[in-house]
Amino acid sequence: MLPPPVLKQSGLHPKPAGLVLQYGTAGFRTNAKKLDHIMFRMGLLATLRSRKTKATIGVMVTASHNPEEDNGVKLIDPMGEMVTPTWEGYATQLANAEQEDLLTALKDVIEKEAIDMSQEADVFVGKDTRSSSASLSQAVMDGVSALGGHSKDYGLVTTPQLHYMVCCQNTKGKYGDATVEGYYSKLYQAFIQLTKSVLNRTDDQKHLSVDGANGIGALKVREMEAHLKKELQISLFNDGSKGKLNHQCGADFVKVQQKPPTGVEMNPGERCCSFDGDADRIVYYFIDSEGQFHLLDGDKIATLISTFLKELLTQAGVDLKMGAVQTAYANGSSTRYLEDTMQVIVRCTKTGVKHLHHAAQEFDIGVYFEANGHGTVLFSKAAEEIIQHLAEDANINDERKRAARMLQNTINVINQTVGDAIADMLLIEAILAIKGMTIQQWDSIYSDLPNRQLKVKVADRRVIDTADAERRAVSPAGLQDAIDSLVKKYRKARSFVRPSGTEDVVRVYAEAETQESADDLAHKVSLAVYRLAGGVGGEPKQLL
Ligand code: 16G
Ligand code: MG
Repeated sequence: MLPPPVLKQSGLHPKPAGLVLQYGTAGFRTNAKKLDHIMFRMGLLATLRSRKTKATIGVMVTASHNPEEDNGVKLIDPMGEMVTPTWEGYATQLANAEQEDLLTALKDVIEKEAIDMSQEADVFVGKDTRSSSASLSQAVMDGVSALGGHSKDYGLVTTPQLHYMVCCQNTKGKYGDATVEGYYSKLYQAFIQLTKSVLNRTDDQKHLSVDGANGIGALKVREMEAHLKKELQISLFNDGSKGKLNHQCGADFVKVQQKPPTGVEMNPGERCCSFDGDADRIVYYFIDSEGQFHLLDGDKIATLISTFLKELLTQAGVDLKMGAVQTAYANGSSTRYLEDTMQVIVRCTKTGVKHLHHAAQEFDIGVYFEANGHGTVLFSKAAEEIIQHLAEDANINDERKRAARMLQNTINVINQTVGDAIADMLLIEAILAIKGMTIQQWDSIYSDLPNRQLKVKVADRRVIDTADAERRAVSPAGLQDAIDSLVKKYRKARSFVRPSGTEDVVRVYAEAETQESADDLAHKVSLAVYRLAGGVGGEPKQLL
């Protein structure tokens, strides 16, 4: 049943005996030297997934914000979404089968899923700028061809670009052209349409500094820049010409360290943003006239976009159900603002894009963002149709028509398949231009509660089990009670703990009315985790 090349080819991509890796929150991710067999096998699996779904599947070679020496792989399902959980399980099984058991593991998937092996199979492959990515993406393609599938190599693309290509291909062009040029033209046309009616913007207002994290996002911003017709004037920093990928720069560094990246020239009040290593996350920030750093993270982005959309819906006179989806990491102030001031329905899900994406699909318009800057907006098919009819309706007044057209262009500028730093950047820039808003004004929509994130090392992080979208720890016994009684001691306080899905640590989050309280609470909760959940190494120390 299996074509003969599989065995021979897999011998060229041997698995180191005993190595065990898990398909984590967003695919496999580890030191690049351990990944050749994983890539080959993910090529095999993507081919099976393509036969099963009778559609094109994507495989992206990247380790996102991890250091340059790591790499990883993510599988993309037909509509451009993350691969479905059952297949994540198959991915782990295939990845960990010892060399001599690989064929049995493959046959197992084929039987369980009743895959017709005579079906055509197509796989789109993309890679980031890591030095290991070229040979690893070749290993993916070897896997595809070993099972008789066809691969198309998109070469260097951002993760969201590959998601977009897969969606375009499987919707037969309805979502756009499955080319990098098609992606740019869809986005920039929508951006130009959105901003064209904004008159008298100064060069300062059109200017944006972008930290490309020395990665693929920088390359792609360069390619796109010319199309923006000076409506957006970008100064690109950390473009990969000298610095190291994600090293002291990029969205993850800025968010976690709460400080500016190195390599970016910043003047007071100027808008800056950072992408991560595969350009599926973005955060904004600026320095004020006192030299103080202000971060505008995924929560602030979600609020800006939700406000804009809600206003347009009102102006257009359409009644669509809009909701915002966050995780437990969302700053309490953002949740309060969305629910109380904006009267938007807010849902909280577990960490990880696939959970947010899924929850956002429940609304006509679902705005989802993780605090770390990964997010997008989903429009239901019905919502898109209503908006389109309205935009074409000859019997409505100009204000309603203008709002409907803006909604249409918003739909086109956003990448609905997954969070996309470039698409999100264009939408944010368009909103700020349309509203005539400075980054300071955007920042002052609400004030973040001071917060702190810490990590605790424990012998086995699986002893921590959570419920209620990770907001409560149900095991080990006594931990949640300990957290509850600590939280009571501070004003406006909240804290939760969860095992990381990407690192061997337990993560602790705390927020409170003052930074001292947030730091103190985070420290005390870390101690509770250390004592009740099997901490290893020294006791967590008080922050200085
Ligand atoms: C992955 C997730 C991200 C999540 C992070 C949490 C995707 C594409 N990425 O990077 O959404 O915030 O993991 O990491 O799903 P943690 O479990 O180590 O805290
Ligand atoms: Mg990323």
